[in-house]
Amino acid sequence: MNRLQNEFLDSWVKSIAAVTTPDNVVICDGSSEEIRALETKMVADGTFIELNGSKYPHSFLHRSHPSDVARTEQLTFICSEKKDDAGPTNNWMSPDEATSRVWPLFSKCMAGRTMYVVPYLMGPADSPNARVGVEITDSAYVVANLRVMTRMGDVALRRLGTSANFVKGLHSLGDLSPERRFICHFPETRTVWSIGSGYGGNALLAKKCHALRLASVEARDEGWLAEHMLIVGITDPKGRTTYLAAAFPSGCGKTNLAMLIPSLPGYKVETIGDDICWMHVGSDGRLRAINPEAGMFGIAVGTSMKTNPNAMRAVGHDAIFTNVAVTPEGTPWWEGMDPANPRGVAGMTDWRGRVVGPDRTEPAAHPNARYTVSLRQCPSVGAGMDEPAGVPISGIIFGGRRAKKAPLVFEATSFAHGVYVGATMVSETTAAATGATGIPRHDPMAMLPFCGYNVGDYFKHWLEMGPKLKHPPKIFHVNWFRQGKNGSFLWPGFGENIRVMQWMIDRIHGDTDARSTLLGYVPTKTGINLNGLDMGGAAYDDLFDVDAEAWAEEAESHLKFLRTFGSRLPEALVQEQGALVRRVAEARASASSAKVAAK
Ligand code: GTP
Ligand code: SPV
Ligand code: MN
Repeated sequence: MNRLQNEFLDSWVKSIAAVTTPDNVVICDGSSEEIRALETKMVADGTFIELNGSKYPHSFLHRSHPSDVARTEQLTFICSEKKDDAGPTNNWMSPDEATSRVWPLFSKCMAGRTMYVVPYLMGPADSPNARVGVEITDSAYVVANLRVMTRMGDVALRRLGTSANFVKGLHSLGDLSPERRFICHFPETRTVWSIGSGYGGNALLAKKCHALRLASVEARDEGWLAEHMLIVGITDPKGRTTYLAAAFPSGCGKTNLAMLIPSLPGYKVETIGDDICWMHVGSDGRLRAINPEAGMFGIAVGTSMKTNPNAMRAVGHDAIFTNVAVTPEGTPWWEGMDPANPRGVAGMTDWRGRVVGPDRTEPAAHPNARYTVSLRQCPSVGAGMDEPAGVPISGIIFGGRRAKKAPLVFEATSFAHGVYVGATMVSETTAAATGATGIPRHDPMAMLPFCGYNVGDYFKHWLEMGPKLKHPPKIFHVNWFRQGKNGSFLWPGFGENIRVMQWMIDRIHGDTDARSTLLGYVPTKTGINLNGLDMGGAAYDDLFDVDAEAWAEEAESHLKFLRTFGSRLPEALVQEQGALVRRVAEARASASSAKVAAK
């Protein structure tokens, strides 16, 4: 092993190698020669299957262990010294317990394997807000993904210089047994230990572990925000470019919205990020957002030329596919890819590697199958992705997947109200994490699985950010997933979402009126462009109806959820809840007097 120039990194690497006893140690430089050699090795040992090179140049399929296909939230821990600092929404393990229960699993875990040392930079290379991390891993697949997902190798070492300021991530596949799988975060020492999984957010420690769980703690301490948000810039027919950031839970539409192709003429969409957003107070008094990542780890299922042409074009070359199916001609396949041909072709191999026919009873691709691809390959990528100061954010969107209750869009009446709207978000669970799907749960700011500290303190931190801004963003809530009586989505979504974005942009610039409801402002009947839209018979009222009876129940559930934070719950959110209850009561009273008048 070459001696690392940075003495802190060098001694950490040596200490880990002494425990994990790899056969050899490779310090990754991020070069293309290095990655080509790794790919060759992975093809030889079966980790990678090379796809049809004339249709999908330089692209690979990886099949993860069938018990290792999504984030495992129940095996994810915040290991703060004090339990209260992890809060009621996180699993907590004391650092002492982690040392006795988890650390021994790393003993000799890399015997017979190669240990890769992967330095990476989160954020544009020239950004003062970028951060360095180093992941030690025994998975070549992880290295290949990090090379796409981050600015990896020498660029990060140069940035680090002689500093001790880097996040230390230790990852091993272990024996891949869920019994011995742990993802432990130590915010006080900026360290992650992950063992027993090779999949996504469990194993690519730069992503959720560093850029959200640990970064959220740093952001609280330093006065910024680390959020589970996409970043998108929209230039409208008036020539204005407006940047928005949107927090939707996993599997709820971030990647799609980040690169939508507008169904209305005269718009240009620039993708800055599709999953994670770090926002600082800029010298101009605005929130400034950078995307700490450089690539996408996107959901394959449902992605098609109809729903997301930009993603389809992005994955056409130099891509890694995980747990998709493959056709006999060696091209990747997933449910929803080709709506004209919903069951694919004969002789496909499913995500587990079994040859399956059109009569199969299970999906051919895993519902959480993903593609890994550089954001630079996305046709809509914006130059703002490399802007050191970040892009100015004028609007923040919260949103969930809700069959009922939540209208297509509403606007919060103040920054504090917007924080309440984010704090009380509810969304149905998806295949992005193991466990049942379709179950509504509270997912504050889409950060339930990703906030590295007590969410009560996180709410306080959000509330404190507003007054620091000379130009606070407007805050909205959207729901693309409201269902009609027959259980189908009322809103066509995808490229048609530009109509909702247009309304929000017009609100930001003071160009359109709104109607007041108990939730906040919604578009007037003429304020949102629904012209020429095929909504299967649904109308404005179906999209924007706010049912006071349903929201009376919902407001109670908000309070119950907020009370779980005990003394850490900021009083301002209790006030907002009281105000919602009053607005619900007023709406019920006026609805019943309207009924009396009609009699
Ligand atoms: P993560 O990568 O897990 O964080 O997910 P994400 O938030 O990036 O979600 P993504 O954009 O990948 O979408 C998840 C699923 O929702 C896919 O199956 C999409 O096809 C579907 N979806 C996205 N946008 C819309 C929409 O506007 N309407 C409908 N009906 N479905 C959508
Ligand atoms: C998510 O679940 O929010 C993802 C996928 O983006 S993972 O990288 O597994 O976290
Ligand atoms: Mn995500």
